[in-house]
Amino acid sequence: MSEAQATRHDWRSEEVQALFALPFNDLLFQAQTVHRAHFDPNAVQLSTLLSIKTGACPEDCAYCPQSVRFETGLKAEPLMPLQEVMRAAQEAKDNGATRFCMGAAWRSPKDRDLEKVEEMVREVKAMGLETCVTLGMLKQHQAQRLAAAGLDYYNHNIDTSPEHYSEIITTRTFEDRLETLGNVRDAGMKVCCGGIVGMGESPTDRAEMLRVLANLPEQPESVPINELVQVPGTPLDGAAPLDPFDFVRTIAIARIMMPRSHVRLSAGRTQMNDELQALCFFAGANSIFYGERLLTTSNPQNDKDRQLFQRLGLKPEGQGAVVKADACGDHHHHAGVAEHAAATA
Ligand code: SAM
Ligand code: DTB
Ligand code: SF4
Repeated sequence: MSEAQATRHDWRSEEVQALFALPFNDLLFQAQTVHRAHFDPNAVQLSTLLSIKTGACPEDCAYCPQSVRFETGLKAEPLMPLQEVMRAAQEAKDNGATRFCMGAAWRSPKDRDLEKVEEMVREVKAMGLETCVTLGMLKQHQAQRLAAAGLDYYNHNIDTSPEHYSEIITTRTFEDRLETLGNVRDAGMKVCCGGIVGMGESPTDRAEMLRVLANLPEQPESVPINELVQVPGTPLDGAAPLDPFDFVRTIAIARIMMPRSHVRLSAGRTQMNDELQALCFFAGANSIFYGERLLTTSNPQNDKDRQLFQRLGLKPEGQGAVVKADACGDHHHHAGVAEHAAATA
């Protein structure tokens, strides 16, 4: 195993663009080398999503089926009752997820909503799951309240490069996003922050998005890389499809620039074949959204993911069981995950 390098926060544009310009094999070799210096290469963290408040969002994010401004046929739903959230969390845990992420289609939460979310966080945590929520912009006191409730991660994506941002969202600024991320950090929570590719951005935009993430004062512990899920009725429906290898390159470069972060192969897996997902894991993705739904769109069936893990000899991170087909086609369940416990964010 090669020596672990120090994490850099001073990436220059030219350097990141040079990574994007590397021959594919050279890039993947470098990414896999970095990956192996910091993580068990065969362990993948499983997070399950639940939309706890759906649709009718006042923001105008051009990719999002939940904006009130677009006709997507989505049925709006008010904040979900606690019991229903707990049922979904228990199911996620029974299926093998270690983190439960609750998403609300808000610009920012109202204080009385926050109380209910705090209750959800406490209950889900008590079930032995890591907790993550994504509720839009947070003020300092709101971040502190969530931290006091025991919330582990806050998800808030920068989505794209600062330069491309206003093409995608006009109802808030890139600086607003950074401010919330700062509030989350100051409150002592872990950060889940990434973006989306396939929104008509240039390769330079992809490089700049990763550069902002890597150059944050502390890199996000969790970096979701989403491929745009095109939803009819949203302005980005019909955007030019991304070359799948450019998606893999984005993952690989995220891995190289953020060597200690979990890089999540996030939305978009239903439109990827197994071979492409395997390349993403080789490029250093070590987390997925697991469960048959993302927020409002679909995700691969649990069985399909279990089969994929088995075929690739991947194991869910933080669990005692490894499911790997051996020569006779049998499954062995090995105990002990100490080797990758140390690598957990
Ligand atoms: N409203 C909150 C916010 O925007 O921060 C939280 C929920 S929002 C749905 C969470 C993230 O989901 C977005 O920042 C975006 O990165 C991702 N997302 C939403 N729609 C998507 C789509 N169609 N394809 C890929 N990612 C998407
Ligand atoms: C993230 O980066 N991706 C997730 C989660 N964080 C909240 C959301 C993906 C949403 C995909 C479209 C949908 O299902 O509505
Ligand atoms: Fe609202 Fe979040 Fe969707 Fe933007 S991404 S429209 S803020 S739910």
